[in-house]
Amino acid sequence: MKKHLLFLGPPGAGKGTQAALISQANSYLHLSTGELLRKEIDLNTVLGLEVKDIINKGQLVSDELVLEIVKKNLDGDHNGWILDGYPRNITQANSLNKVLINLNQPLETVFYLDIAEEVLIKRLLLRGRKDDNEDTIRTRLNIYKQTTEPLIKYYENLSLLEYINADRDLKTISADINQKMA
Ligand code: B4P
Repeated sequence: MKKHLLFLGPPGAGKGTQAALISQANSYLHLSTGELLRKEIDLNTVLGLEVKDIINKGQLVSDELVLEIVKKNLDGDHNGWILDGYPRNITQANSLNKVLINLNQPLETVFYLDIAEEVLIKRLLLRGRKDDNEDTIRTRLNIYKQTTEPLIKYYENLSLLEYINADRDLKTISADINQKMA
């Protein structure tokens, strides 16, 4: 069973949803950089105040800041882990490689949740989080295309990529991921 996983895909593809289901079922750590940043905002911490406007505009927070969060959370003993929403660009992917070499926990599979843009926009508008208004969604999708999408090729070249059709019901997608984790 694979224990070191990464979920990649556009905003609203269901990375967080699937990572939560799979991590609960296997007692893995679910490390969502988006969720951790939102927690800081809710708690009004110094970090939260620093990132609040950036996130609400749909932009990416700094690579250094996210790297610190990831390092802090990956440290320690875990049954396994799922990275959700990290890395989001090539710089973050290279930093992650270094962190994982130090931890001696190489990435085993990258699940790419593939889905059409029209479906994403509908899903996100329905979810209605603070950063889910039409303007912000467009910004997030544009940033995704420019900076995150190149990671598909990056991980494909490392023979780590598994395609998942994310336009299906939750259980069917989880079953597909589970099968590919075996
Ligand atoms: P994230 O928290 O990563 O959020 P996301 O990409 O929008 O959502 P996700 O793909 O997880 O979708 P979800 O399961 O919720 O990022 C938010 C922000 O944080 C970023 O814009 C950025 O500013 C910042 N950030 C995070 N990581 C960063 C990094 N590494 N570097 C810099 N900045 C970073 O699903 C969406 C909706 O669809 C839900 O309502 C869900 O119920 C529904 N859904 C899911 N699966 C479905 C299915 N199969 N069928 C129908 N509906 C489904």
